[in-house]
Amino acid sequence: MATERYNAREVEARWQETWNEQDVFVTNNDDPREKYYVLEMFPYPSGRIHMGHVRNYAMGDVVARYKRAKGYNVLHPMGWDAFGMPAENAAMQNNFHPKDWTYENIASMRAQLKIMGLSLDWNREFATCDVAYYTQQQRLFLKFLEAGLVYRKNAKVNWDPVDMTVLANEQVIDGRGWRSGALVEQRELTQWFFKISDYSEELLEAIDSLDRWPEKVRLMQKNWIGRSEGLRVRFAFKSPASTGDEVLEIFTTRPDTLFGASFMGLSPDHPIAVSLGETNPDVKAFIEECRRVGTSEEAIEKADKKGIDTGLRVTHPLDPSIELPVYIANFILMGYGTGAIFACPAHDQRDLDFARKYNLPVRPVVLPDGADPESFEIGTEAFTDDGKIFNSGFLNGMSIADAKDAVARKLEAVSLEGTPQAERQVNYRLRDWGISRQRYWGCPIPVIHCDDCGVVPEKDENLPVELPNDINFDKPGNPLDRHPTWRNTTCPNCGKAARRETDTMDTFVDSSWYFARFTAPDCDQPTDPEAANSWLPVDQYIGGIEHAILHLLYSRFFTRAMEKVGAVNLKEPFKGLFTQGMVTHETYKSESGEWLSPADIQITETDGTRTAVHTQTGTPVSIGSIEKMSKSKKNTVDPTDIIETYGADTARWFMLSDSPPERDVIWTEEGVQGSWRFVQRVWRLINDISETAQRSAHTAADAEGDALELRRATHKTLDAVSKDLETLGFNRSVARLYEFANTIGKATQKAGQDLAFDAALFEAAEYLVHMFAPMMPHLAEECWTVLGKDGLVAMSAWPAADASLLVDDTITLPVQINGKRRGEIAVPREASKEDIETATLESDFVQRALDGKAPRKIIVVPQRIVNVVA
Ligand code: ANZ
Ligand code: ZN
Repeated sequence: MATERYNAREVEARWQETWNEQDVFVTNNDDPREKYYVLEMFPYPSGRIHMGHVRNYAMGDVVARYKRAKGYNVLHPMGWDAFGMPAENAAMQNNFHPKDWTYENIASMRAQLKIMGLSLDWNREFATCDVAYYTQQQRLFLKFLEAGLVYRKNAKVNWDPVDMTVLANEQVIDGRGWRSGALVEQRELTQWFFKISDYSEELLEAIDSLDRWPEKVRLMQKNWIGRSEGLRVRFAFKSPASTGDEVLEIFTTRPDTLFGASFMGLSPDHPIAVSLGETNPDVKAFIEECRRVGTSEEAIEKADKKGIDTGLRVTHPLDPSIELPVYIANFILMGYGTGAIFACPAHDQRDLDFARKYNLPVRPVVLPDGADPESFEIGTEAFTDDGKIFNSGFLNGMSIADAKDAVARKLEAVSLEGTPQAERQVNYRLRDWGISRQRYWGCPIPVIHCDDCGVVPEKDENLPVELPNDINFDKPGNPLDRHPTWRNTTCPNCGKAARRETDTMDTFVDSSWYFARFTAPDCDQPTDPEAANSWLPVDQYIGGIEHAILHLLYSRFFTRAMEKVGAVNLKEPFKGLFTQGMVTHETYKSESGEWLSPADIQITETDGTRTAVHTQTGTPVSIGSIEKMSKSKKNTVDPTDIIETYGADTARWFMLSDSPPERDVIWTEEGVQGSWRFVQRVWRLINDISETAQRSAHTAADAEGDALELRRATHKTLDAVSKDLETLGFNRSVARLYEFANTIGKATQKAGQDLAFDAALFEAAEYLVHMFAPMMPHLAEECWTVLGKDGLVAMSAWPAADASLLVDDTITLPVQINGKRRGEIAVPREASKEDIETATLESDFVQRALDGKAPRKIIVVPQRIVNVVA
């Protein structure tokens, strides 16, 4: 009987329904089995899933299904990171309500995820814009506020003077507002902050305990926290500044280079600079120019180095005969150290760029090993490597480390205006987390402004502070600000008329605790500590490298903050982290240089060269480089199209097959077709076996000869695939399963002749199905049925490999040298002639007999004896 072609569309829908009806993936918190929590970073509801999602969720699903089969109580939830700007942009551009836009997108993306056949507990689904979710987030905020983890301070925002609105950093493009094109200004606003800096040292130290995180991510987090040990040094002004200051305090990590100081630098926001600006129009103009660059560190880093001389002078702390000018410089940030520096151009690139521009001295004080102190000069590149101190008085000849210490000790002992001239200090780059956003589509910050009482937290019983629905976007700015009534409320403290805070929270807040909420999504408190503590930490978290810093760091901070307020009892939220590579695709361009979608072109291959034409017009198309799939380059492939054509299993299998999961994968049509052919082949194979092999009372355990060999292959594959899946080596397990399917393919030719062999064949078929089930779950269920098995693969236990079948049989062969028996060697039964020869030559007694000379001849009589002619 010829097997019908496997019809993925029909089969997949049917099994999804069955899983759903039987609540197969619904997780019970009271289940006594050992827990396993696997989570993929939840998606932003943009409207459509993309291939990156498919890869991410396919990986997570394999882990979930595998762990379930291994007997764990698996939690595998899904939700939506649903607040944020795109919804507001859609509202402004297309007159949608952000809420409608978001929930419609969620509905279509949910449907797309469902056809992937993911083993998710949909009962736990939520969106961060659900009132129920953000109510609890407001409750957490109030608890953090009470615990001293939240405060207000002035901070700069990007202000669009034409649209009269605050812009997010990503809305500032080359210093201009994204919609108005107006030059962006910096404005000070009072904003809300989380005290993440209280945890700098702890967050840094604990990175070493995250041994199941990629090294790359750990390093990125360390750099972000940016611990540096340095010195605060006080320089005396020649004559006091307009602020009355007699000393200028700076922070340096390189006190060893103090003799190379050539000027001092002040941040444009330094109080001395600001004060000077009040009387000096040039200074004022310069400060204003600096403020237009934007608030992001990146923008400041990229800008040309610029400055202005203040006319102020300071005295060098180690040599009073040296006088240094004080500049205001655009590359110095007010939020770091003291907002002032001493500059050593020879050994710092920014200082060097600045010095070259303003003709300031460049005096090297660190000499590279082997360089000549007389002739060593600095060109356009600062020397930042190790060396010996020179040109530096009492520091000459010291190492950098010793000189740092010597300067610190000397200046600590000197008093200037009654305080030591220097003080050792540890600094962190990590700033407090500003969470205020002047936007509508976010979680309202639950506080009230009262003229008499000041800032008052909303009362717990008054939560939620719900977003109003009747808003409009016809004017720029925050609709909450101009809503006619929403702001009006009464003070929870004195009962007088008062105003609500109109800032909403940064959406990173929403994603900093959702993993905890999934453990008890309906709880009337932010967490059910019992559920959270039993499920957390997440055993395996999977997501993109783009979240390596902020999202993970904020979540780590949040977990500590939640611990402080009793919501959880742990510090680190993610035990295992995996960052998957990107999905890439070839790019195509038309003759006129426009990007073309893969769907609109046709490729032909002749003699190994591929040429492409535009399908509609037949005009030639140039094939470009392989790039990350992106809308801008039009090199995307829609997952739903692929699933409709080939089925979800094929898409999942291909996504997991081609590259190691941490690397980029190249999406190709041929690759997908290869996966599809494999699906069909497996289907035929399983049908073949069920039709030709005979069921009998024989157990596979009676196997001998060929049957035993087949069993060995089965159990070895099982052992290897299990190990691969434990370590997320999806591509390796896929490769092994291709090979194993070949082995079974050959074995089917002997089906129906020997009952013991047939039993081994059934075992092989069953185990094959078990092994690919995490990756191709629908095909697995269908094959399961064909093999006459009860129940669902999705609910059955992972088979255990029989250890006795994992070791190869070995045989011993006697070895004769020049006709005399000298010893014996042990080799695998199926060892080749070459392997036996190698083993012979490697054995001690043969080497001794040959004494370094090559043998004249080796004669192997298979299974019998080895003769060496010396
Ligand atoms: C003198 C010096 C000489 C420096 C030298 C570097 C090299 P990290 O390592 O990131 O902590 N700095 C201090 N405060 C600054 C601010 N507010 N804005 C911009 N730069 C600032 O960096 C510390 C170094 O960055 C400090 O050490 C200071 O320059 C500069 F050969 O002092 B250094
Ligand atoms: Zn009041």
